[in-house]
Amino acid sequence: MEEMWGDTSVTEDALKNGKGKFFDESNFGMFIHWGLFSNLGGVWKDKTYYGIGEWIMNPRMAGIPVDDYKKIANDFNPVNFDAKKIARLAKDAGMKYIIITSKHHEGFAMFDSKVSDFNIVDATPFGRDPMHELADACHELGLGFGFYYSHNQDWTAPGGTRGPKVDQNGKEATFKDYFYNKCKPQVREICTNYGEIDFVWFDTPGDMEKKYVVELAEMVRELQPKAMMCSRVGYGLGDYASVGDMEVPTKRIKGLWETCDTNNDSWSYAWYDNNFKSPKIILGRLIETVGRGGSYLFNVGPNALGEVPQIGAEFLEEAGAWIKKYPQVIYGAGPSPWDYKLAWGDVTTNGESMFLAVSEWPKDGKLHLPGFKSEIASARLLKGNRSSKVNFKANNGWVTFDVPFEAPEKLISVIEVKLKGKHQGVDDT
Ligand code: H79
Repeated sequence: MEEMWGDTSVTEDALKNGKGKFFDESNFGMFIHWGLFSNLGGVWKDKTYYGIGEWIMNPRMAGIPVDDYKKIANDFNPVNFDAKKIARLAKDAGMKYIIITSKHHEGFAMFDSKVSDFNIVDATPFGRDPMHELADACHELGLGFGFYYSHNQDWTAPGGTRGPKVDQNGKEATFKDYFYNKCKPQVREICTNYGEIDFVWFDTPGDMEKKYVVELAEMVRELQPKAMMCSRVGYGLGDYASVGDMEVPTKRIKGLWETCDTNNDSWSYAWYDNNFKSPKIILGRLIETVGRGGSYLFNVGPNALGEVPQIGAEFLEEAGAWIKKYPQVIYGAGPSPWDYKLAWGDVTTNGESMFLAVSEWPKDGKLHLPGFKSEIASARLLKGNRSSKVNFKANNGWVTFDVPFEAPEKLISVIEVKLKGKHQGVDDT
C-alpha cells in the first residue's frame, strides 16, 4: 500500500529524557492483534470470509449486526493465553517491545474497563485482564510495552465511526457522544492502569475532527509523557511516522518512522491463513526496513484460545537465533548508504561499520557494490563471533569482493566493511 499516514512532528527530540527508549535503538518489536474477531477466526455462521480477519464484522465481509457481534463475547474463553510465553517468544525473536490491541475497530475492550462493559472481564467467561498479565510479563523480561487503540472507528459504540447511529434508547448518537462516553475515558484507562507504558498506537484517524485528536493526544502526553505516540493519531501529531500497513518502503525515509507488517496475510487469527513469512523473509524485511532508516513492527495473531499459531512462532524463533548471532546488524543500526535495496540484499550501518546482509549469495564467488566512493580499509565475512578476511578490488566506485562459493549462513550472510577515512557517499546516478 502506498498510503502515508502523515509525517512526524516531534522527531528526534522525542528521544530526549528517556522517552522512546524502546523505539529507536531496538528497530524490532512485536505487534499483536487479538480481540473478539479472534474467536471467529475468519468464520461466521459456518462460512469462511477471506481477508483481514479483524474486519469480519464489516458489510464487505460477513456484515454481522451489532447485537449478534456482541454475543461473540459469551463464549470467548482464551484459557490457554499465557502472557509469559508470548513475552518470551518476543524476546527469543529478538524483539524489544510489544504493542497489543486494547480495542480494535470492533469496539471490544480487551482490558478491564469501567467505561463500557463490552470488555473481556465483564462480558466473557474468561473474566481475566490479559493486558495486565502481558504488561507484567513484558516488564519482567525487560521488554517495552504499549497499546494499540482504535480511536476513530468503533463499530459497536453509538456515534463511533461506522458504528450505530442511535443509542440503546433510540436517541441519535454523534461522534462527540462516542468520544466523551467511550474513547477518551478508555484511553485514560489504558494510560493510567498499566504503569508506565512505552507506546500508544492509534489507527485510522480518517476524517475525525482535529479538536478531538488534539484533546486525545494532549491527554496521552500528560498521562504518559515517556510514551511514543504513532502518527496515526492524525493531523501530523505523534512522535514518529507510521508508513502504510505491510509496506516496506523502497526509498530512504528521514526522521523516526516505523512500518507495521504481519506474519501471514491477516492481522488477526484466521484458520485458513497459513501463509507464514519464513525466517529468511522476516529477516530480509527487517533489514530492508532498518536499511531505509526505520523500525519494524511485526504482528502475530493469537487464536480463540489465546495461543500464537505454532508455525509462525517457530519461524520467529529461528529469525531470533540469527539476530542473536548478528545483533550489531539490527540493534542501534542505521540506514544503508544507498537509498534503496541492492541486488543481493541490503545494508545497515552501525558505528564505524557497514554490514552487507546478503540474502542472495552470488553463485560466481563475486559480490559487487555499486557506486561506492569511499575507500575500504577491510572486509570480513562473519560467522557468529568468528570471521575471515575477504579480499576485494575497487575500480572507480565498483567494488568486487572475492567470497566463497558457498554461503556461510543458511538465512542471511554478513560481511562487515570498515572504511579508511570518512564516508564519501554513494554515486547512484
Ligand atoms: O489493525 C490493522 C488493520 O485492521 C487496520 N490497520 C492495521 C494495523 C486497518 N484499518 N483499516 N484498514 C486497515 C484499511 C482496510 C481496508 C480493507 Fe476491506 C479491509 C480492505 C480490505 C479489508 C473493507 C473490507 C474494505 C474491503 C473489505
